[in-house]
Amino acid sequence: MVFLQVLIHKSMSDVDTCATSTPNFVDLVELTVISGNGGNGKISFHREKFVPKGGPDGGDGGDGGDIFLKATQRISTFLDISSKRVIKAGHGDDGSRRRQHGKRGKNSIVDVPCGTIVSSNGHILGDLTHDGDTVMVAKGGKGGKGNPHFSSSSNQTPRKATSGKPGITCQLRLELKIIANIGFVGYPNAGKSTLLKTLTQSNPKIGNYPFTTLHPNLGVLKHNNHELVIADMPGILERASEGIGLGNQFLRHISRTAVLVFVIEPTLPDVSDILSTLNTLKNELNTYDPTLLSEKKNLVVVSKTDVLSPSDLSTLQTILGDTSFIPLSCYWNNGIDALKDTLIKMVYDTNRS
Ligand SMILES: Nc1nc2c(ncn2[C@@H]2O[C@H](COP(=O)(O)OP(=O)(O)OP(=O)(O)O)[C@@H](O)[C@H]2O)c(=O)[nH]1
Ligand SMILES: [Mg+2]
Repeated sequence: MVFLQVLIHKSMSDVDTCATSTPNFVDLVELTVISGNGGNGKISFHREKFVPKGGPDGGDGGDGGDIFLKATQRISTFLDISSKRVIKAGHGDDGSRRRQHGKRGKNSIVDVPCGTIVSSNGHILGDLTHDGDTVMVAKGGKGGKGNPHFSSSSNQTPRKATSGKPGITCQLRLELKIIANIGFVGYPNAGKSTLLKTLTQSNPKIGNYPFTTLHPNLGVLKHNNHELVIADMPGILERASEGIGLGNQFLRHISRTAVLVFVIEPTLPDVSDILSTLNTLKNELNTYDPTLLSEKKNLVVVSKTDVLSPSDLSTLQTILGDTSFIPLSCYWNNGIDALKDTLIKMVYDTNRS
């Protein structure tokens, strides 16, 4: 196992340099956004046969386009945006003769996943949690004024117009913190993704080897007229906080869940090792963020109990003592309904308190 950990650590060292990306999942990006310049106001005078001194008729410049970020459920990562480092909006057109105002610059609307926190220079500009939540991140420059604005009783032929204001350039940091009610945490290969698949309609990859899951999977549990979003996290190893395995880079995604479920595979022949697994997982969470455990409800699920004998099961009861846990088997469908009931109760009780 130690050898395996070293191998994994080594192969993941590339990932560490861009610590929150895998080929299909990006949860942190930096972007430059540049809103459009305003168009210039026009100086012009009405010219028409038999209409002498027609007066000023320069149009106003159009405003520059704005840039918005909009949350959508259609995507769950910044993968698409990560290839675009700069996002621009259109410039406003200049005003023209006969009071024709310039056209407004085209707005840019960038789709981001629900759960995106947008900040610039350390200031949070928006936390886009629900589908459709929108924030303007760069306003376009105002269009300039045409010369009719400067006409007065003492000056009927103003030769003055104003230029459009430039757009603004802003550096943004987008950080994704998945919105889910429940987070699954456990060692690699513990059966987390199998459990997600059993509880929800989702179809995560499952494999009999560690680190099958390389980024969080989401699923929706529908039970007794309730719906809960569950996030299945990549496996965590001892010393994840030091970068072992995938490290603790994905733990940000359980920061907004109400309930944490520790999915633990029983060890044979000595099932009592389960306690040290639980302590290791809790230690890793605490090292990452001590509030994760203190502020969230948690539950222990012992997976794969189909491999246990009745006497192993009673040993488990004894060693886990007061710790609230549910023994289950996805293969035999044991304990699944009890788990669904418990999760609904835990989440809705949390929402009420
Ligand atoms: N016997 C038994 N095996 C199970 C059960 N649930 C899952 N497994 C097996 O355990 C292995 C790992 O399952 P996964 O669901 O991929 O485990 P995981 O925790 O998501 O693994 P990572 O994504 O690598 O962290 C697979 O071979 C599953 O078929 C179960 O209830 N009983
Ligand atoms: Mg998995």
